[in-house]
Amino acid sequence: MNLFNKLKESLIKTKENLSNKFRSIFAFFTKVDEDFLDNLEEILISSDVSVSASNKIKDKLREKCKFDNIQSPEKIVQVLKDIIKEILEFDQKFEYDEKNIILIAGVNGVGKTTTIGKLSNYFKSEGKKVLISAADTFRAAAAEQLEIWAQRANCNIVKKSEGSDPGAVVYESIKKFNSENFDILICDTAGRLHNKSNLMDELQKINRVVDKNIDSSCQKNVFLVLDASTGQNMVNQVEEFSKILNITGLILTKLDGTAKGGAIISIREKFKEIPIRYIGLGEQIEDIYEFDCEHFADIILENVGKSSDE
Ligand SMILES: Nc1nc2c(ncn2[C@@H]2O[C@H](COP(=O)(O)OP(=O)(O)O)[C@@H](O)[C@H]2O)c(=O)[nH]1
Ligand SMILES: [Mg+2]
Repeated sequence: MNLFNKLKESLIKTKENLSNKFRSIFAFFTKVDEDFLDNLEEILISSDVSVSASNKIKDKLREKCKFDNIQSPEKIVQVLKDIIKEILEFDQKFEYDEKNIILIAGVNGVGKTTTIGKLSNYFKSEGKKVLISAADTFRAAAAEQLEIWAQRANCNIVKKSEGSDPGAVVYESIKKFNSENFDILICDTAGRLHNKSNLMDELQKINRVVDKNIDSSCQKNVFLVLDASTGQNMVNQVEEFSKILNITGLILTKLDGTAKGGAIISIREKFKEIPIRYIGLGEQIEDIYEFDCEHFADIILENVGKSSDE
């Protein structure tokens, strides 16, 4: 199945959620007036798009439709898609041609370990030599789970016993990464410690170990993993982790099977400097994809405003 169809299949709940509601306003559509715009805004808000992003979309749509004298539903939907794409898009692609150390952060259960397995497999299939660092030492099961993923992806892993210092695991991993000429190092981290400040302290410490030991020719990335099914909660998580880490990208998991995919728009509207790099669409090793904003906007508004809806 190609990416577009896989994405379409996985986004079915978000798509139905949004497109069914949109169809209902086009059923009574006569022109782009304030009534229509208010309805549209309401739909967005009820579909996990934040108030501020919904407002922005409404204002842009009003402006554009007035300016270009757009009146047909089909054209309005096209304008709407363009506005959404504009919010979602990010100019720079994630380049991993150079050596790269990637820290994976996020709260417990969002899918960090699974994502590391998928990413390792993905980079490996792109011809990269990948090393995994099991720096979630909080639970013994965490490193074991990661080891299984390392085996599936056929990658090396550095792990220590439960309760070891995660900074030491990362230190050892970087040493191996440098001396054995790996291309990409992906570090798992814990998502739940005794309390939040404890978690943040540990992450900061790991981050410092990376900064201290990374080679000057090596890139560093911090990817925050978010569970898309938590909708607007994702925004708080980005805010919290941004306080201590320079997040360079987001990975949204579990987009399959949630109707809350609209929250993606809120995140990009709020954190303009943080791109969505990858999305997780299932529990299998190959269920990870580069995020494509065009596909996303096309899918959630597919068939809306077409003549059959008028
Ligand atoms: N449906 C679905 N489940 C996922 C996805 N990513 C992770 N999971 C599941 O989420 C649960 C928690 O994942 P895990 O990687 O252990 O999360 P961690 O605590 O952040 O390391 C597991 O049951 C995974 O199979 C995804 O993209 N789609
Ligand atoms: Mg984990």
